[in-house]
Amino acid sequence: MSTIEERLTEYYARLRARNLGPLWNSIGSIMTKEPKPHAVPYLWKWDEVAAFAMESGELVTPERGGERRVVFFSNPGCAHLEPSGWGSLTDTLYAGIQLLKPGEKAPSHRHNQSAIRFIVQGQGAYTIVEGERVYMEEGDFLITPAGLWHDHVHDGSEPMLWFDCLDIPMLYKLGAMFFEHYPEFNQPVTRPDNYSTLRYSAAGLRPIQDRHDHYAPQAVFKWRATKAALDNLSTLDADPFDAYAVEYVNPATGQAAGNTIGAMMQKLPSGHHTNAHRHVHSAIYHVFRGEGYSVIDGVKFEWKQGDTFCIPNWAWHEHVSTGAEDAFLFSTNDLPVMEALHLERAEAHPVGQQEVTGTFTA
Ligand code: 1HN
Repeated sequence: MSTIEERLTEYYARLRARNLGPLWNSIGSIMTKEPKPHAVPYLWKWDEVAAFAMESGELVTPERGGERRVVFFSNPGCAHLEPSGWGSLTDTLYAGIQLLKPGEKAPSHRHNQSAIRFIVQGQGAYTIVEGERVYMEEGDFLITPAGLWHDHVHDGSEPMLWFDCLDIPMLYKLGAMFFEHYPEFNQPVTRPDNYSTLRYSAAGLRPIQDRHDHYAPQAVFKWRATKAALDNLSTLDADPFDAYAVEYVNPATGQAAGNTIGAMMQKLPSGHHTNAHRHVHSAIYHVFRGEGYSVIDGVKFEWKQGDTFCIPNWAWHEHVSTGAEDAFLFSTNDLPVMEALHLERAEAHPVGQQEVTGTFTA
């Protein structure tokens, strides 16, 4: 007569062999009290990532097949989920640094993943999105919405580096990927230059043709306009958690410009220290200007221009600007998806700011 324990061991083996499983042993890890993402708080220094990106310029070209020359960020907490080698920076978002050298072209394709770009360094390159040529300059924010043809061309004289963020891990989980090559290497330019900027040149004014067509009408948000908006905003009261921040939105709808990917630029005046909060959505930060640190779940992450770091779901975080100049932090997030699924919530830290228990080192 075998004991229950012996029977269970043998029962589990038979279940496993038939590709079945017992819920009663895994309910605790499925139903965590709070979000427990795979991603861990992490920070990459610009000098190191930029050096790797530049080195890739000596080793590979953005040809058909490879498509894009990008060094991506691989969150150490997510790496085991990516056997094929695509990066997750948070559980839903991928990000990387793309290099395009003078005279180079990256081929035209389209996919179901949405992309946003933030231009870190250089000028003279343009991207073509569904027939619209968009020149890219430092501090510009661009979108490549799902399903639109896009390719890049560099007519300038210095290497260009930019930050890409795509919803790759999310689409992978959803099993919703499609990818297609354009029949030629580059697509033809079919619209006047600055098309979307000419159509949307003032806030609050929507061209009449867009009353019923809301699909991503603004391809680029120029740094000059973003900076002016933040300088105006920062003469007023600060948000307790984000200081002075603007979201990049679709001007026809007010929804996130990148559809599934939210993005914002925030200004932290020199010396500013925000309060801590946490929220369900995850975020990726790229330091555009300035220096300081963020405290994430009690750990100090020191940053300066060009650094990239992440805030996993439900992690406490606050930001401090310590440089002589104002800091400008660009960030992307999965807030639009959390909101669409009615999953978002947020909480202020009970005592305002966190106790610092350590400093991050890579
Ligand atoms: C892509 O199309 C771009 O268009 C960048 O620049 C990164 C990563 C994975 C798949 C497609 C781009 C990408 C990508």
